[in-house]
Amino acid sequence: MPSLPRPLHLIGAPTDIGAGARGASMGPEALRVAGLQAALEGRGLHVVDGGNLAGPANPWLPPVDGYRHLPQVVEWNQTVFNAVLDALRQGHLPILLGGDHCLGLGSISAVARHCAEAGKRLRVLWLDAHADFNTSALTPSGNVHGMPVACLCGFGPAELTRLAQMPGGGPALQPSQIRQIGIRSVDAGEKRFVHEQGLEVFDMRFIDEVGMRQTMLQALDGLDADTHLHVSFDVDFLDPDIAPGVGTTVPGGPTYREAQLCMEMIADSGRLASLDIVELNPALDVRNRTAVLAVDLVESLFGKSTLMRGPTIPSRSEPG
Ligand code: 5AB
Ligand code: MN
Ligand code: MN
Ligand code: MN
Repeated sequence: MPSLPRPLHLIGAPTDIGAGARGASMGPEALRVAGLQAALEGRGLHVVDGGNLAGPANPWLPPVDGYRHLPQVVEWNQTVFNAVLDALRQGHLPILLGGDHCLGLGSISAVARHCAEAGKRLRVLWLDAHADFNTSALTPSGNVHGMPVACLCGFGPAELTRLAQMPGGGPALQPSQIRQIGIRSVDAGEKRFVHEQGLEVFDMRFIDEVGMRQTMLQALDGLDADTHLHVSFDVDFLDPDIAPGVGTTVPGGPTYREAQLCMEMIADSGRLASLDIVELNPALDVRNRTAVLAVDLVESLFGKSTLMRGPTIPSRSEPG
């Protein structure tokens, strides 16, 4: 008997503590106003909105020893970690409504912990214009939203890597568990570190050359029934022409159709088990357009497809 889809559990984290612009703190409400819950319920899914988490205010200070707001970033991530782990232990599928992307650390640390407990393999798809692989020594800004992937892999301040530590002592993630998609802005030192650590990056050049379909086939390759798939969706993944409501726009991102195909192919994998929607900045948006687009894409991520049924698509990427 097919198992029932698990309830989706919305967790709002209204903060911009790790960002370089104020406003991502309004992200959770903008996604609700854009109809996220109703859209998912329209797909026949059961949605629990757990409301918003609480945490420290943004003091808006300059970096100290290479980090901005480290104590507050730690506190927010600890709270997110607890909430996401709670939702997973209830058998729910957590959807973190950020908030800036520093929260990916707490969210994915919880997912990794849960996978270790449940004996699942974890694969993380990082949809982003940026690699978010900076350290205090490499960062040009001190903003921790540019560092969560490095922290998850064990490179960061003890206060944060401790959160990402597995019961056995290792980091939450190995680089081999991560696939980055849509990348087009990586700082010079960060780029060297990405190569050194062997992250698998499907950058925009790659997507331009082989197309989104082949990109996603490769990024999703090797998933099995025991794989927990986590998607960390930084809204600046999208081209700023269609998604202006983010603090760190980079031109040349996926188009509307490319983004839809990306989401649809993730849905088709049947493995999606947790999600972050982060970096939406309503203060920079135009009539909530980017939030509405994010909701539209998340519907596709949960199985809405434009075609009821169509011709069979050859599974091979190369002609004959
Ligand atoms: B985002 C930058 N690399 O570290 C830095 O939006 C930008 O979560 C980071 O991907 C962007 O400050 C972080 C220049
Ligand atoms: Mn990011
Ligand atoms: Mn980004
Ligand atoms: Mn950003």
